[in-house]
Amino acid sequence: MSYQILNSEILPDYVLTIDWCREVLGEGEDLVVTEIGDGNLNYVYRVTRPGAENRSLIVKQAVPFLRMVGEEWPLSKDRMIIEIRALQAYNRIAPDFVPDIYHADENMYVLIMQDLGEVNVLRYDMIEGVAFPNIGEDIGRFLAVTLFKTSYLGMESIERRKLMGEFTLNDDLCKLTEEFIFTFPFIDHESNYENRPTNEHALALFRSQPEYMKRVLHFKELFLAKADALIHGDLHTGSPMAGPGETYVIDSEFAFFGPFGFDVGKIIANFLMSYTSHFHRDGGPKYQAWILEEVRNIWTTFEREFLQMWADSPASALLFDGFLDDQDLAAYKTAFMKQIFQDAIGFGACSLARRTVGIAGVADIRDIEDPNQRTRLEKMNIDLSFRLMMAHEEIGDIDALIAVIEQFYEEAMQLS
Ligand code: ADP
Ligand code: SR1
Ligand code: MG
Repeated sequence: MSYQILNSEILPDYVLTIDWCREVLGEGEDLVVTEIGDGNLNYVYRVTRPGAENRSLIVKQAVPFLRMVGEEWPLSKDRMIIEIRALQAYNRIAPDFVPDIYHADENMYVLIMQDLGEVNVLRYDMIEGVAFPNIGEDIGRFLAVTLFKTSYLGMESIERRKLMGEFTLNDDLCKLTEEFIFTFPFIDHESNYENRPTNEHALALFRSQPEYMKRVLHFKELFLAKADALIHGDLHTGSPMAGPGETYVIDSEFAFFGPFGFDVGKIIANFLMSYTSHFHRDGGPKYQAWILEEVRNIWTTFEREFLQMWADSPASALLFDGFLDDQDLAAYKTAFMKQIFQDAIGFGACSLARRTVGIAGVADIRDIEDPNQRTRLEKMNIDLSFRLMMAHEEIGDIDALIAVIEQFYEEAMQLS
């Protein structure tokens, strides 16, 4: 079938042409189609057979433009080919953390997958103050396995370069990140969010702090140049879908070979924006303390699992077994992990700024109706971005990071 934008009317006929979809949906009454997309880029539909338990699936299609802006912002549909390839890779290396693929149609730029209906998008539960016991550990494990196993530590050279070759198509989305995360939020750009007091606060800070701006540029350079591993590329709290005892990660269309610290920093920054939002929302100090514990769990699980996999595979594209003696290798690993950690803090600082001033804010804060409260919390996020960016090279471990964050919020609350 040649490319055509799907809609609720034509979807039933389309899915029923696919054997595996007929298998999943079964026989019976007419199918019900609901558009459930809440994302910025694509259209996502749930197709169900009414009255039949578990007879449902999810259809995601890329359209040739940016959904949140409209047809005047063209965007390559190739992002769906990337999402399919990344989800295939994740199904090989981290199958418990991703939906099953039922069908991939590269002509229609369509992915048909398992309906994770029982679990919720993490961001919405965090807005409501829901605490899951294992979320930090699950995210840490997902990060460790996906980053290690697609890197020059978890793969040999030829195999790794072949995998890299599958992800060279993602020019449009990489450019989107380069501009919308690392450039536009830091200048007076027309695409930025229209809350004047917040933007003026941010611009005044950025213009008076060239050292901060140089550091933002450094992290953009890392994003452009460092091809450590296959990164998810858009791991905010809208990407994990979680319930008690299970966590899945969706929406891998931004995947490419990028720096280790990017996904780690982005997800931690989104946890921190939830923390900020609960000065206004109902979670209060107890929920905020839970958030920081989960930030700790993300990092400690990531580090522990990553190092365990490294210990289990002493030879790789990077390392020849025995190249360094045990003591030197241990020191090398310590410095390596510290670099990922400090890079994650820097990338997290960029994320805090972009989700506050840039076009795509987080619902945790943008949905707060009281403009004074919203502005107060947005300014806090900008100041936190500044504090973390300026301190990242001095923050040596997760205890130190938590202490810096706690101190920041304490001071911010005294001032506000
Ligand atoms: P976009 O690429 O436009 O950001 P997402 O992949 O984030 O789209 O999907 C949008 C929404 O669709 C998600 O927030 C979630 O509510 C829903 N969704 C996506 N994939 C699934 C799935 N496999 N099971 C259930 N819901 C899903
Ligand atoms: C125009 S930027 C849109 C944003 O939405 C996606 O989820 C990515 O985060 C992207 O940066
Ligand atoms: Mg997406």
